[in-house]
Amino acid sequence: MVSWKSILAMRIDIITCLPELFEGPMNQSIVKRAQKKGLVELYIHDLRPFTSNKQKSIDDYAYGGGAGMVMMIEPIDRCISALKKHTDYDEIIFMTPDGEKLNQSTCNQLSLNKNIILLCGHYKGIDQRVRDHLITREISIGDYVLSGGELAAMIVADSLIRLIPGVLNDESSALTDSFQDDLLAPPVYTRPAIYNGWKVPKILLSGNKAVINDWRHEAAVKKTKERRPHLLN
Ligand code: 6GU
Repeated sequence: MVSWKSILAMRIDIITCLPELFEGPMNQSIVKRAQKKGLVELYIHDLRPFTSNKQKSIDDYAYGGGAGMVMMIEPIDRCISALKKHTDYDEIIFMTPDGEKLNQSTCNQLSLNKNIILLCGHYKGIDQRVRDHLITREISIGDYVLSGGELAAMIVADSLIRLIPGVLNDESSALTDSFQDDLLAPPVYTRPAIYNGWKVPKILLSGNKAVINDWRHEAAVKKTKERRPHLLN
Protein backbone atom coordinates (compact mmCIF):
# COMPACT_ATOMS: atom_id res chain seq x y z
CA MET A 1 0.00 0.00 0.00
CA VAL A 2 1.22 3.49 -0.81
CA SER A 3 1.00 5.76 2.23
CA TRP A 4 -0.24 9.35 1.89
CA LYS A 5 3.04 10.46 3.40
CA SER A 6 5.10 8.97 0.58
CA ILE A 7 2.87 10.81 -1.87
CA LEU A 8 3.08 14.17 -0.12
CA ALA A 9 6.65 13.98 1.14
CA MET A 10 9.30 16.03 -0.58
CA ARG A 11 13.00 15.31 -0.80
CA ILE A 12 15.45 18.22 -0.73
CA ASP A 13 19.18 17.62 -1.23
CA ILE A 14 21.46 20.55 -0.50
CA ILE A 15 25.03 20.60 -1.81
CA THR A 16 27.41 22.91 0.05
CA CYS A 17 31.00 23.36 1.13
CA LEU A 18 29.73 24.62 4.52
CA PRO A 19 27.40 21.87 5.81
CA GLU A 20 27.69 23.07 9.43
CA LEU A 21 25.76 26.24 8.58
CA PHE A 22 22.57 24.18 8.19
CA GLU A 23 22.68 22.47 11.58
CA GLY A 24 20.86 25.13 13.59
CA PRO A 25 18.24 26.56 11.24
CA MET A 26 17.17 23.24 9.70
CA ASN A 27 16.75 21.52 13.07
CA GLN A 28 14.28 23.83 14.77
CA SER A 29 10.60 24.51 14.84
CA ILE A 30 8.48 23.80 11.75
CA VAL A 31 11.31 22.39 9.60
CA LYS A 32 12.32 19.98 12.35
CA ARG A 33 8.73 18.88 12.92
CA ALA A 34 8.20 18.33 9.18
CA GLN A 35 11.22 16.00 9.11
CA LYS A 36 10.06 14.15 12.22
CA LYS A 37 6.62 13.67 10.67
CA GLY A 38 8.29 12.24 7.54
CA LEU A 39 6.83 14.98 5.35
CA VAL A 40 10.21 16.18 4.15
CA GLU A 41 13.52 14.41 3.73
CA LEU A 42 16.33 16.93 3.96
CA TYR A 43 19.90 15.88 3.18
CA ILE A 44 22.94 18.14 3.45
CA HIS A 45 25.92 17.03 1.32
CA ASP A 46 29.45 18.25 1.93
CA LEU A 47 31.09 18.93 -1.43
CA ARG A 48 34.66 18.35 -0.28
CA PRO A 49 34.67 14.51 -0.19
CA PHE A 50 33.80 14.59 -3.90
CA THR A 51 37.15 16.11 -4.91
CA SER A 52 39.67 13.83 -6.55
CA ASN A 53 42.75 16.04 -6.16
CA LYS A 54 45.27 15.51 -3.36
CA GLN A 55 44.78 18.97 -1.89
CA LYS A 56 41.05 18.31 -1.49
CA SER A 57 40.39 21.71 -3.06
CA ILE A 58 37.02 22.54 -4.58
CA ASP A 59 38.06 25.85 -6.15
CA ASP A 60 40.81 27.06 -8.47
CA TYR A 61 42.10 30.23 -10.18
CA ALA A 62 39.99 31.72 -12.96
CA TYR A 63 41.12 31.12 -16.54
CA GLY A 64 42.12 34.48 -17.99
CA GLY A 65 43.11 35.80 -14.57
CA GLY A 66 41.34 38.16 -12.23
CA ALA A 67 40.65 38.23 -8.52
CA GLY A 68 38.70 35.45 -6.84
CA MET A 69 38.61 31.70 -6.99
CA VAL A 70 36.14 29.70 -9.06
CA MET A 71 34.36 26.56 -7.86
CA MET A 72 35.47 23.58 -9.96
CA ILE A 73 33.09 21.49 -12.01
CA GLU A 74 34.43 18.05 -11.07
CA PRO A 75 33.37 17.73 -7.39
CA ILE A 76 29.97 19.23 -8.20
CA ASP A 77 29.43 16.85 -11.12
CA ARG A 78 30.52 13.87 -9.03
CA CYS A 79 28.21 14.83 -6.19
CA ILE A 80 25.20 15.42 -8.45
CA SER A 81 25.89 12.18 -10.37
CA ALA A 82 26.04 10.21 -7.11
CA LEU A 83 22.66 11.65 -6.07
CA LYS A 84 21.10 11.02 -9.48
CA LYS A 85 21.99 7.32 -9.23
CA HIS A 86 19.21 6.68 -6.75
CA THR A 87 16.84 9.64 -7.23
CA ASP A 88 15.13 11.33 -10.18
CA TYR A 89 15.27 15.08 -9.67
CA ASP A 90 12.60 17.48 -10.93
CA GLU A 91 14.92 20.47 -10.57
CA ILE A 92 18.61 21.01 -9.89
CA ILE A 93 18.73 24.57 -8.67
CA PHE A 94 21.80 26.78 -8.40
CA MET A 95 21.51 29.49 -5.74
CA THR A 96 22.99 32.67 -7.23
CA PRO A 97 22.33 36.43 -6.99
CA ASP A 98 21.94 36.61 -10.80
CA GLY A 99 19.21 33.96 -10.88
CA GLU A 100 15.44 34.54 -11.18
CA LYS A 101 14.17 36.43 -8.15
CA LEU A 102 12.25 34.30 -5.62
CA ASN A 103 8.64 35.16 -4.80
CA GLN A 104 5.66 33.30 -3.31
CA SER A 105 4.46 32.13 -6.70
CA THR A 106 7.86 30.49 -7.40
CA CYS A 107 7.72 28.90 -3.92
CA ASN A 108 4.23 27.50 -4.59
CA GLN A 109 5.36 26.13 -7.94
CA LEU A 110 8.55 24.58 -6.51
CA SER A 111 6.61 23.00 -3.64
CA LEU A 112 4.81 20.77 -6.17
CA ASN A 113 8.09 19.01 -6.95
CA LYS A 114 8.96 15.64 -5.47
CA ASN A 115 12.76 15.80 -5.47
CA ILE A 116 14.99 18.85 -5.81
CA ILE A 117 18.66 19.68 -5.40
CA LEU A 118 19.81 23.09 -4.14
CA LEU A 119 23.43 23.82 -5.05
CA CYS A 120 25.09 26.56 -2.99
CA GLY A 121 27.63 28.72 -4.77
CA HIS A 122 30.60 30.31 -3.07
CA TYR A 123 33.68 32.37 -3.66
CA LYS A 124 33.63 34.55 -6.73
CA GLY A 125 31.70 32.13 -8.85
CA ILE A 126 31.30 28.69 -10.25
CA ASP A 127 32.62 27.17 -13.49
CA GLN A 128 30.06 28.22 -16.12
CA ARG A 129 29.89 24.63 -17.44
CA VAL A 130 28.10 23.62 -14.22
CA ARG A 131 25.40 26.17 -15.03
CA ASP A 132 25.28 25.24 -18.72
CA HIS A 133 25.11 21.46 -18.34
CA LEU A 134 24.14 20.34 -14.83
CA ILE A 135 21.66 22.92 -13.57
CA THR A 136 17.98 23.22 -14.53
CA ARG A 137 17.16 26.48 -12.80
CA GLU A 138 18.87 29.42 -11.07
CA ILE A 139 17.32 31.28 -8.14
CA SER A 140 18.20 34.47 -6.24
CA ILE A 141 16.53 35.64 -3.04
CA GLY A 142 16.90 39.34 -3.89
CA ASP A 143 19.07 42.06 -5.34
CA TYR A 144 21.91 42.07 -2.80
CA VAL A 145 24.96 39.86 -2.48
CA LEU A 146 25.49 37.23 0.25
CA SER A 147 28.82 35.53 0.97
CA GLY A 148 27.40 32.23 -0.22
CA GLY A 149 24.26 30.48 -1.36
CA GLU A 150 23.71 28.70 1.98
CA LEU A 151 21.45 31.27 3.63
CA ALA A 152 19.49 31.56 0.39
CA ALA A 153 19.11 27.75 0.17
CA MET A 154 17.78 27.67 3.73
CA ILE A 155 15.25 30.33 2.82
CA VAL A 156 14.08 28.33 -0.19
CA ALA A 157 13.93 25.10 1.84
CA ASP A 158 11.97 26.78 4.66
CA SER A 159 9.53 28.44 2.30
CA LEU A 160 8.84 25.12 0.51
CA ILE A 161 8.60 22.94 3.60
CA ARG A 162 5.87 25.04 5.20
CA LEU A 163 3.77 24.59 2.04
CA ILE A 164 3.80 20.77 2.19
CA PRO A 165 0.31 19.61 3.23
CA GLY A 166 0.32 18.49 6.86
CA VAL A 167 3.41 20.45 7.89
CA LEU A 168 1.51 23.31 9.51
CA ASN A 169 -0.91 22.37 12.27
CA ASP A 170 -3.73 24.43 10.86
CA GLU A 171 -4.03 23.49 7.17
CA SER A 172 -5.36 26.92 6.35
CA SER A 173 -2.50 28.77 7.87
CA ALA A 174 -0.15 28.69 4.85
CA LEU A 175 -3.09 29.84 2.74
CA THR A 176 -3.59 32.94 4.89
CA ASP A 177 0.09 33.92 4.65
CA SER A 178 1.03 37.27 3.20
CA PHE A 179 1.32 37.02 -0.64
CA GLN A 180 -0.84 33.88 -0.99
CA ASP A 181 -3.70 35.93 -2.44
CA ASP A 182 -1.45 38.77 -3.62
CA LEU A 183 -2.25 40.62 -0.39
CA LEU A 184 -0.09 41.26 2.66
CA ALA A 185 -1.48 39.67 5.82
CA PRO A 186 -3.65 41.89 8.07
CA PRO A 187 -2.53 42.80 11.62
CA VAL A 188 -3.20 40.26 14.36
CA TYR A 189 -3.63 40.73 18.12
CA THR A 190 -3.81 38.58 21.23
CA ARG A 191 -4.65 39.15 24.90
CA PRO A 192 -4.75 41.49 26.73
CA ALA A 193 -7.37 43.64 24.96
CA ILE A 194 -5.81 46.76 26.43
CA TYR A 195 -2.10 47.09 27.21
CA ASN A 196 -0.60 50.37 28.39
CA GLY A 197 -3.79 52.02 27.11
CA TRP A 198 -3.15 50.57 23.59
CA LYS A 199 -6.37 48.93 22.41
CA VAL A 200 -7.13 45.99 20.14
CA PRO A 201 -9.59 47.08 17.36
CA LYS A 202 -13.13 46.61 18.79
CA ILE A 203 -14.40 44.62 15.80
CA LEU A 204 -11.99 41.77 16.58
CA LEU A 205 -13.62 41.40 20.01
CA SER A 206 -17.16 41.37 18.56
CA GLY A 207 -17.35 37.64 17.86
CA ASN A 208 -19.04 38.38 14.51
CA LYS A 209 -17.06 36.24 12.01
CA ALA A 210 -18.41 37.92 8.86
CA VAL A 211 -17.66 41.43 10.10
CA ILE A 212 -14.23 40.31 11.29
CA ASN A 213 -13.42 38.76 7.89
CA ASP A 214 -14.47 41.97 6.13
CA TRP A 215 -12.29 44.02 8.50
CA ARG A 216 -9.31 41.72 7.88
CA HIS A 217 -9.72 41.89 4.12
CA GLU A 218 -9.94 45.69 4.18
CA ALA A 219 -6.90 45.92 6.46
CA ALA A 220 -4.96 43.61 4.12
CA VAL A 221 -5.88 45.72 1.07
CA LYS A 222 -4.94 48.94 2.88
CA LYS A 223 -1.55 47.58 3.97
CA THR A 224 -0.85 46.21 0.49
CA LYS A 225 -1.74 49.59 -1.09
CA GLU A 226 0.68 51.33 1.26
CA ARG A 227 3.57 48.86 1.13
CA ARG A 228 3.37 46.76 -2.07
CA PRO A 229 1.07 48.62 -4.47
CA HIS A 230 2.42 46.59 -7.43
CA LEU A 231 0.73 43.43 -6.00
CA LEU A 232 -2.70 45.00 -6.58
CA ASN A 233 -2.19 45.42 -10.32
CL1 6GU B 1 21.07 32.70 -4.03
N1 6GU B 1 23.42 33.68 -3.37
C1 6GU B 1 24.23 34.66 -3.00
N2 6GU B 1 25.53 34.40 -2.80
N3 6GU B 1 23.84 35.92 -2.83
C2 6GU B 1 22.55 36.15 -3.04
C3 6GU B 1 21.64 35.17 -3.42
C4 6GU B 1 22.11 33.93 -3.58
N4 6GU B 1 20.42 35.73 -3.57
C5 6GU B 1 20.60 37.02 -3.28
N5 6GU B 1 21.86 37.30 -2.97
